[in-house]
Amino acid sequence: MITIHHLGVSQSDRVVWLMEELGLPYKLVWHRRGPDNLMPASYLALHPAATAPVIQDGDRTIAESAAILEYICHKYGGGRFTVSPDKPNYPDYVYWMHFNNNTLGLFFARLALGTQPPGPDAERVGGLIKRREDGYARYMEQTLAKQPYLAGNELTCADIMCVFNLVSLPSFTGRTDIPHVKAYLARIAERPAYIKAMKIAGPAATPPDGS
Ligand SMILES: N[C@@H](CCC(=O)N[C@@H](CS)C(=O)NCC(=O)O)C(=O)O
Repeated sequence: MITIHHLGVSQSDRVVWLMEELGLPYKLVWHRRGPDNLMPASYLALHPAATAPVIQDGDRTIAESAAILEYICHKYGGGRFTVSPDKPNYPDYVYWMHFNNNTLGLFFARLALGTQPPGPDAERVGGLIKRREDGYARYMEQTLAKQPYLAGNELTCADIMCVFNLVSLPSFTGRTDIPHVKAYLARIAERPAYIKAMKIAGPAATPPDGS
């Protein structure tokens, strides 16, 4: 059985959501963040990359959300929630599977910008961040204006990858120019597997023992 190492308030809730969508059994091990809000020693010890999520499958320890989702779907889900290269919606699937790179880039750019003194350099970087963020929002809005999910008519791992970013980044959630993205998030929030996964491991969840 797959063990999901869940870091509180982190991207590892994606794996719980996928397992609930697939209806597969799993063991959840909770790791609470430390007082510094960073991952605890128990999580750092799991994998050299020291990022959440991490899963264990037998003697393999696997990191990276996108890799984990595809691994589980192909190995245990008969390819469900993935799109193969021969399908017309494969370009959408593969783009949105990798979209996380963009949001992570923006997150770290904003952190770096916060350390810059005001001045022309900070303004230039701020402008660059805004231009890129606007572009990503525009493309997602256009995509969801023509189809209910990011890769077409059905939920895929691409949605499971992107939703975490959308609900956790204030620069996205605060926008008023993405009505189709907001309608999409409302649709996702009604999925029974999503509701269950967020209760178990979402940002507001606490470990079962309440510790
Ligand atoms: N690209 C990685 C990013 C993982 C990542 O940055 N995870 C954050 C949690 S959301 C993390 O490990 N942070 C370290 C920490 O919080 O101490 C993935 O999708 O798995």
